[in-house]
Amino acid sequence: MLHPTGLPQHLEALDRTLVMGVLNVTPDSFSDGGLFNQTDIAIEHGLSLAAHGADIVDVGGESTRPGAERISIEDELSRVIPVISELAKNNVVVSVDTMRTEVAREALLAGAVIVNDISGGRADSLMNEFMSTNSFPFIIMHWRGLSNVMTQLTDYDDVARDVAGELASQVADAVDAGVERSRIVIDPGIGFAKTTQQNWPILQDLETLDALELPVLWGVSRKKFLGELLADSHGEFRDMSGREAATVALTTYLALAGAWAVRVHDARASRDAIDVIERLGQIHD
Ligand code: PMM
Repeated sequence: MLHPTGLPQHLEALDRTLVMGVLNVTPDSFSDGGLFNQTDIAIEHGLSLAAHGADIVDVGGESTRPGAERISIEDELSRVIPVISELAKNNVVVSVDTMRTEVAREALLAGAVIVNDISGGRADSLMNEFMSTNSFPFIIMHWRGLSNVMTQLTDYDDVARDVAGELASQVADAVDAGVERSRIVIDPGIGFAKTTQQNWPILQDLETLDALELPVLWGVSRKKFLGELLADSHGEFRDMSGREAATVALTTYLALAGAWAVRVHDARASRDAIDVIERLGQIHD
């Protein structure tokens, strides 16, 4: 498995898929219903994710739910920075989920050690250049546009190939700006500028992304395409909390395929699956 340099050493040393726990510090997050919007509750949840096996806790302040409008930079900073500081003080490995250079900068100063930009350097024209001035891992997600327009940006000829091609050009732009390729992680952006059905061919054709020879992060956890798959006989989508087993099935599949990391809400469930895969992969005596 490929590991980006710039990770804390104990994570670089691991030969298994990493678990990134989701910590959305947003009142309107579509995944947790805004349950973790207060700083204290968010910190507690972040610590609990780490205690339950998350290798990394991904802290984000801006909702990316389809149709969501942007929030101010001040609001984003006030949501994420106190949470990141406290988690970092408690030795949690933190990534910051942001599209803004200013938030990334403050987050790294507060103790985050990975930048997860769902726009992969596209939303903020200064992000790639900023990432060239530090040595932290940079997660570049496939991105075609902001949440309020992304449902209209779903035209593809061959979705798996097109996503890989567009990601390759996002990576090339970051490298041109001075970011070392060795610390870039790619992410196909499941659910972003994709219809529910368009997510499946990307998951079925892992070789196309692997051809970019970069570590891959997958964010499939509890997403709508799983709710659709598990819909009841009236076509009613399965709700979030009922999508966990399907999420773990994908974690297992992706861990077997050598994914770098999975971004999930239930850290323990996915970590258990990964531990089983790791144990099965050990040579027996
Ligand atoms: N998905 C969401 C937010 N941030 N970051 C990365 N790298 N990949 C993703 O798939 C991703 C992300 C939205 O999902 P959530 O609201 O369940 O956190």
